[in-house]
Formats: sequence, structure tokens, C-alpha cells
Amino acid sequence: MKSKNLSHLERIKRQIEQEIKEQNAWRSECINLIASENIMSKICERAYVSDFMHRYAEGEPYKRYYQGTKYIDDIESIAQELMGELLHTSFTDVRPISGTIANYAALSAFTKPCDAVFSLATAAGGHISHNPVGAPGVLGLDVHCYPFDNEIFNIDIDKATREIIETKPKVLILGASLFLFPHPVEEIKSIAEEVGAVVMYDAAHVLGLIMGGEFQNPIREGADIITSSTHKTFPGPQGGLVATNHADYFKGLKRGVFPRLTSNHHLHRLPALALTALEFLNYGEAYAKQTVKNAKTLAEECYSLGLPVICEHLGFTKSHQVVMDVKKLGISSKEAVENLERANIITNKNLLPWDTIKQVHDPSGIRFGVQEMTRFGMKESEMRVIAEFLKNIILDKEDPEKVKEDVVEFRREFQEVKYGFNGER
Ligand code: DSN
Repeated sequence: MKSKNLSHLERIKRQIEQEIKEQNAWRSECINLIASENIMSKICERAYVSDFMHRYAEGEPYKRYYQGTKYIDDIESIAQELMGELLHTSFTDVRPISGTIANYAALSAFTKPCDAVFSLATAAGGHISHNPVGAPGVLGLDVHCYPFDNEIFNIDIDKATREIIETKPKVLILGASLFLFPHPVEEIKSIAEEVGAVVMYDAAHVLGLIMGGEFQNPIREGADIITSSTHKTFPGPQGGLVATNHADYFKGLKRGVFPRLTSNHHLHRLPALALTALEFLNYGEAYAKQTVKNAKTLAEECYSLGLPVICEHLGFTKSHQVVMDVKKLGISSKEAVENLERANIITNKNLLPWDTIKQVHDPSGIRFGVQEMTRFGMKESEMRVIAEFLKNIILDKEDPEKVKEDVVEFRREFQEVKYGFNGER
């Protein structure tokens, strides 16, 4: 019996080891177009695995509740300083272990149960942590959705103004997961001043574009606080941050982060975060520029091939994202993304502002992000090749296994991370 159990355990162990190998090999042959992911450079990957992953360091650098923290104190301070320099914020806390935790921490700092907040509905791009299913719901907040204007693919500021003045919310949340165009930060800030609300900008998707000077800088436009993850267009380890230029707000944010929402803050990601920030100080502008250029090229090329890319009248996109409304052509987004996956092209089906939440399992949209392929050195000409692959699968309904052969061949040339210490631009 004992030996039977042991061989069973051994089989599971081998399965896990094998699946890690297969994941690594498979993803190196895929075109990853998930808009919320990215890849670290090899130097950062190596820095990610260290003794720090076994340790605790509750508290702030040099003011901990634990002994044994002298090295992480230095590294965490460097990470805070570099991320603040890139974001132009005087106060930055890199302890949130994710963007969602950062949002929880911020909302917990500026609201109490039953307070009203405004955010975008999930279908209009709002993240789950902006909505009743996530942080605001758990905190007992009264969540109002900004009216959304499908024509400008943005908040309808006139209607929003009226609703905000009437409701008097405590926090106005900006930023989104479906994020093609800058949000009206200046306008929202002026309404916030009228009603005494805090403007919170969730920069997760566009953090690298902001830092690289290619997207609105929310702090300069009037946002009071930034929350973010650190692994989308900013290609760091998975994690989060909160930042502000107001000393008073920072006190609340820090309390929200610790002790409210985190105990330990997963120390091993901080050396990798600091190193990615250093890479970004060197290469961030060029990377952000190429990312936005690539998104625009992918959108234009797809559109010219007959794919239903949205917002042509607005120039398609100003971020890393490209969005299609495949339902317009009677195509199921669920089937399309499954076929794309069979062809080694990874992306996700997505609700669009005109969808209802009931459509969540087969919504109208597909969302693409070019930031990871840009980091592997792809430029405009490669975006044109990717557009052809997308057409082959979505419109021409070619055999995904056949397309996959071409995808694997194409991807072979793009294996090294660029815009980092170990790569050329
Ligand atoms: N839900 C993720 C996204 O894909 O946008 C972000 O957390």
C-alpha cells in the first residue's frame, strides 16, 4: 500500500515537472496578445528567485517588525525611489502584492461603508476590483457607473458631471482593463473638487506607457492617487503599487496596504521590480513608443483585411490595446479565441460597452495587447504578419493546426527580450 502511494506521488511529481517544461516550451512558440501580461528580462527573472522568497518583513524599510531585513530594506527603498521617479510621484509604496490589493488598500483608506464611489462598469472596461463583485462590494460601498459614450469610447462627461454632483461620492475611480483612449482626468478632477472626492487612477494597463511618456500622466492631469499592478505595459514581476504626491493621502494609503490588506508583501519580487525600473529608465521611452506604434499598426492592418476592429473613427487606439467586435460579423468570440489558441495565438474574449453582463461567456469582443511581442523586438512589419494570422483564423476559418506551423516558425526569430539589460533595441 505504502509503495503504491509512493509511486502515485512520484507520478504526480513528474507530471508537475513535465507540465512546467511544456508550459515554458509552448509559450516560447506562441504569439501572446493578452493585454494584461508581459515578460521580464532574464536578469530580472534570475533576481526573482532568491532567499527573499522565504522571508517576512512586515512594516516599512528600516522600521520593521522582524529582524533579518537589512538587505530587503535597501532594495525596497530603491524600488520605491525608482518607481516614484518614473511616475513623478513623491510618495510610492510598492508593497501591494497585486493591483487588486492596491485598489482595496486605496478604497479602504478613503471610504467607509455606504459611501458612494464612481467607476466604469465591467463591460465598459472597469476592472472587477472597481465594481460591486470586487473591492467596493466587499467594503460595502455604493457603486455608481459612469455613463459611457460608445461614440467617443469614453466617459460621457456631461452626464457624469450631473450624476456625480447629485450623488456626492467619496472616490472617483478612473483607469480600466479595456483601455483604448486616455480618460478625462482634468474634467473629473474639477468635479471632484466641487464634491470633495478623491480621484483615484488605476494605471495597471498603461503604467509602462505613462512612464515612457506615451499616455496621459494622471498625476500631472490632476489625479490624487495612482494604484497599479507592475506587470502589464510595465514589464516587471507580478505585483502592485500605490502612489501620490500628497503626504496626507499617503498616510492613509500606507495604512491600507499594511496592516489592512497585506501582512507580508512577497519580498522576492522587489529586486526584480527595482531592476525592471532601472531598465525602464534606460529603455522605457523607446519601448513605450514602439508599443503604441505597434498597436496602431496592428489595428490598421487588421481593419484593412476586413477584421471588425472598433473605433476606426477615433484612430483605433492610443494604448497597447486593439479591440474587435466580432459579433458584428456573426462570429462567436469564444470560438474565435479557442481557435486562435489552437494556432498558438493567445488572447481573450472581452465584454464590450454595448454588451450585457449575461454575455460574459461569449461576449462581442476580443481584446489584443501588443506589449509582450514588442518586448520581444517585434515592430510594424511583424504586426502586419500577425494581422494576417488573425484573418486566417477569424475570417477565413483556416485550420488552426496549419496556421500554427507558420506561427511557430515566425515566433522562432523573437526569443530574446529587448529593451532590457540583456537585449539590444
Ligand atoms: N483582468 C486583468 C486583465 O486582463 O485586464 C487585469 O487584472
